[in-house]
Amino acid sequence: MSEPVLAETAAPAGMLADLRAGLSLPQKELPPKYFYDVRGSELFEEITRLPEYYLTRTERGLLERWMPEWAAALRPRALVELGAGSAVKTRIVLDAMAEAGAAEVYVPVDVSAEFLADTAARLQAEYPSLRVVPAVADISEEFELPGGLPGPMLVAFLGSTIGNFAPAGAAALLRQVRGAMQPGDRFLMGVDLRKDPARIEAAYNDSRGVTAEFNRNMLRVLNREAGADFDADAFEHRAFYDPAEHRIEMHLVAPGAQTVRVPGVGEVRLAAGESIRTEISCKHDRASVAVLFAAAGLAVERWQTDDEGLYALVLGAPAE
Ligand code: SAH
Ligand code: AVI
Repeated sequence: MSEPVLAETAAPAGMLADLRAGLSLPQKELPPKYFYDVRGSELFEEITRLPEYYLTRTERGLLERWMPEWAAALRPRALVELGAGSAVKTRIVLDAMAEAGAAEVYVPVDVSAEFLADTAARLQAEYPSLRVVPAVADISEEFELPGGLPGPMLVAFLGSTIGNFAPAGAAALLRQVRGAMQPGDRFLMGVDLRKDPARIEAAYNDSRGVTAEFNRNMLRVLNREAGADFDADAFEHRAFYDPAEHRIEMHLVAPGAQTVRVPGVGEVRLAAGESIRTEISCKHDRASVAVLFAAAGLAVERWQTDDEGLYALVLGAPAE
């Protein structure tokens, strides 16, 4: 039998660069955007319905409570949503905009192209008079918000996805958003708040193991798209709260010493028990959001939390 031929580098240049950089760090790490192929996006949807994952249902309650009032005051004609995913909660925003008599254009932005196309098609069918213009973009890099939208524009970033960015990356992202905003535009953000670490840890270690599957899905994406040979099933899920950094860290732990082949990167050695960090999920409070906004030229205009203080819905305006 002849030697197996290693797969040619199938990975896009950006993925290869991320693999090269991330897997050569002392603490190996990979960007969370690689969770979200169609399967990963579906697993995330399943996470949002888990009893332990309080974030989505709490944000939904806040949107239902506050969007009618906020949309009536702002009357946004265009909604741009970063990391839109399935846009389930977006319907609350769009309904409030329609009620205020102003919904004209919806631009869902996401890195997960196939899932985004499905989302856009569903929304277009549900809102026939709305112009739905999906945009595939990686918001962790420089990206263009579509120009020429009718104002005022509301830019939404829901789900506490801001938490998946370290402070410098989060500020860079918000600066880009601010750069695309006119004085009457607003930025709507959902953010998970600092609280009892046990409550947060439970949300990332669900009893049904959906989060573990979501975590391992990244290795399946990399096997398929970069021709890597991670034994995805063998990696263990670990998620813990770091109180000093106010963040969850999610890791995949190699159970035994192993060598993974990644075309274009080479052989990657993992010691027994060594981990790859796949995600951070930063938790905020009002002060940390104000700092983040200020660094991007935004000011907190409205701040509302649920009764338990688990989660906040924030409206940001361009700072003077
Ligand atoms: N907004 C939805 C989905 C949150 S899940 C909600 O609140 O439930 C995070 C979403 O962000 C996913 O749809 C994922 O594909 C997208 N995403 C993650 N990293 C991204 C990146 N770098 N650029 C663009 N979209 C990204
Ligand atoms: C999308 N993002 C805000 C989720 C979070 O909570 O950080 C992703 C996630 N990771 C594990 N569970 C959910």
